[in-house]
Amino acid sequence: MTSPVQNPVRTERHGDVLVIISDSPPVNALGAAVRGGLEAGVKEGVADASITAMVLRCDGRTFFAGADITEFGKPMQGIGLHEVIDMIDASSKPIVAAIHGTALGGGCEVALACQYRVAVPSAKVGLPEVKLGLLPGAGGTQRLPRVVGVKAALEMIALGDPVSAKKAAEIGLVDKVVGEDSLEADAIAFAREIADKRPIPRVRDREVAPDPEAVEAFRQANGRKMRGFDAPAACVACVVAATEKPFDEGLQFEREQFMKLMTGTQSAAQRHIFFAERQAAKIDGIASDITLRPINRVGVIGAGTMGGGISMNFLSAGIAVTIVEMQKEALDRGTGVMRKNYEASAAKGRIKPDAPEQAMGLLKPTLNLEDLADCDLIIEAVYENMEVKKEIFGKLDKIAKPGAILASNTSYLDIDEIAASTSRPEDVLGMHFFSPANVMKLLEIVRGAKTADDVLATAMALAKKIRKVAVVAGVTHGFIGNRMLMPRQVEANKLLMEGATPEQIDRVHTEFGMPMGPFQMSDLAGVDIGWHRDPNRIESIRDALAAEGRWGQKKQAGYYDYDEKRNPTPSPRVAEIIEDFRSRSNMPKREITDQEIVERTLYPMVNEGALILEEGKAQRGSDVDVVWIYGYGWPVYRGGPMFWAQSEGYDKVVAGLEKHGFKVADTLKAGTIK
Ligand code: TC6
Repeated sequence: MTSPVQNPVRTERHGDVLVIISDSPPVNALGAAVRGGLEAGVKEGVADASITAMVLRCDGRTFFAGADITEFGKPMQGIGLHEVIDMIDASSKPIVAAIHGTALGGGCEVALACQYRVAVPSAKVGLPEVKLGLLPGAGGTQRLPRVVGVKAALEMIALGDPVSAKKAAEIGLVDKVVGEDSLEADAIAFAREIADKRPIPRVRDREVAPDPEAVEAFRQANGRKMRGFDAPAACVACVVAATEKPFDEGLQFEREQFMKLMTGTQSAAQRHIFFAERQAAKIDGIASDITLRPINRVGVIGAGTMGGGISMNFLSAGIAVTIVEMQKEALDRGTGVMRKNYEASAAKGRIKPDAPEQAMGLLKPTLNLEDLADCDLIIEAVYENMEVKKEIFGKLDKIAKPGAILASNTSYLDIDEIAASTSRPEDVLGMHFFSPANVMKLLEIVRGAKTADDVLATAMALAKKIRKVAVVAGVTHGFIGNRMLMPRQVEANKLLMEGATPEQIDRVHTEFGMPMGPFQMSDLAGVDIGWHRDPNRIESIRDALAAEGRWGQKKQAGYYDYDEKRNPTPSPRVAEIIEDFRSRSNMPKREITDQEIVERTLYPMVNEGALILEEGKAQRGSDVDVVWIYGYGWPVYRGGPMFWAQSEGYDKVVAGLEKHGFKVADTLKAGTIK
């Protein structure tokens, strides 16, 4: 046999069934070598008169997880995926796809071209290309609707969510669910059962009736989710084409749509984020096989919104939590909210009916800090006050067992100063969760000057276990995300004084693709956050709003007026306050263009990102992008601020910043951002 690197596909004969096996770690992506091997395998089976049927399966953790994304945008090597799929489809002997792990994208399309499909119960099947700004371009949009109908196909193709083997069997996507541990044997037995059946069933020969109602209902239900993205609409168009065009014409249409998306900036951005997210998990200078500290019980200090949300992450992952509060009432309220959140998720069918009990059963509420003595990781989530945090860490130093990791959920404060209040700064780091902490995917892990390598690596690995996307940040005010938010807020406030309205500034951000603009964000978070609470000291528009009790959505008044359903309308009172400030500071009012708002609120964020990188407070530009995508809802189709700056052109960004008098980061000027 040739070495697995050169030919990752081998064949094995089991009597009259030929088993074609791909072994291309980590995920059996359909790269050039795999495609070549598949071509050879199928040819062998077709040519051999003693073979009546074939089974196609993969070794390792998964069936083909898709086309090899690293090959995208490069010249095609060897046989193309379309040709391999055509060959499988046209095989004169039936081929059974035997699926385990995840049959995704091109992998699912290969399975759809096979004449039969079997899967183990834990398998998942899906077409997630839309999440990469693409569509299933190897026949998936034409074959899947022919197998599962328009409604199910739209959900799988235009939303990109995979289905379980059970669901796949229900909708006809797999013919049989086989034994979890007997995939190959069961697939061979299945192949023998169908070997002589004629005509050989081919998906291309099936028809699917148009279903305009299903298409309309899908658009209605998902319009918001798809806003701004090019790929979902193209996916829908292809599914419709499957109902209207003959198979080969449909394929042609699919290919044209695919090429448009593939050469566009959105897909480049989304593919960038796919790899950025995985890259973020790697810590420069720390070996990936470093021994991790075991984490069996987590302690959380504070049962408020943050502490409760943080605890839920661990409980949901099956990790026991001890949660501490000072007052019984606050403790009961906090745990009550957690239970309610779980029950609401169960009622919506998002988690199993017994999941709330299971999760809450792992929770130990207490009023005694000493109860944290058996915790392997303790996360402090009390309010932002350095003295309070130092006092808590001083106590933890005495209570926590040796080797326990001590983390602060601070969003701004100096982790090194906190660590210095213990005798074990090497065990201390920041774990900055984003609110709501049980929902938001981002976790900034803050590496202090003395944080030990294994402490950092353990926190990163744990983040994956609780399904967070973690990014390593250095100690700097606001870390990566909030530090970049600051110049945006400063400029947004100045723009108000110069003549822009909150509505205009927010609109520019939402049209850009952000879920909300700076003032909508203030209203949601609370205009009173960080306010000095002296109603007579009014130094900014924000102070004036806070002093009048316009604290945001919770008061139905902030930068906007709100009705009971929290729908915002522009506020005449806020316009007055702004006008008053402007005239008192003799600031002339002028027309502000949308472009100026972009240049003065978004470009400074890029500049701050570049400074953070220059100072070594983030490992790489793509980490900064990940922070903004997963922590603040930056539109994924723009790939994060650093990717966006590059696609806009660094020169343009630099010129925009200089025009408005900003001091531009050296690496941004030189175009050498890493
Ligand atoms: C497509 O098929 C289009 C077809 C039309 C053609 C005309 N290619 O996620 P993990 C790497 S589009 C190349 O950490 P998990 C990944 O970068 C594709 N590399 O593992 C990582 O590398 P690293 C449609 C890939 O167990 C390593 O494998 N398919 C690919 O948490 C491990 O990955 C998809 O969109 C790939 N396709 O999750 C599926 N996939 O170790 C994309 C992964 O050097 N993949 N790698 O950092 C996934 O969703 C997940 O990887 C997973 C496994 C669920 C398969």
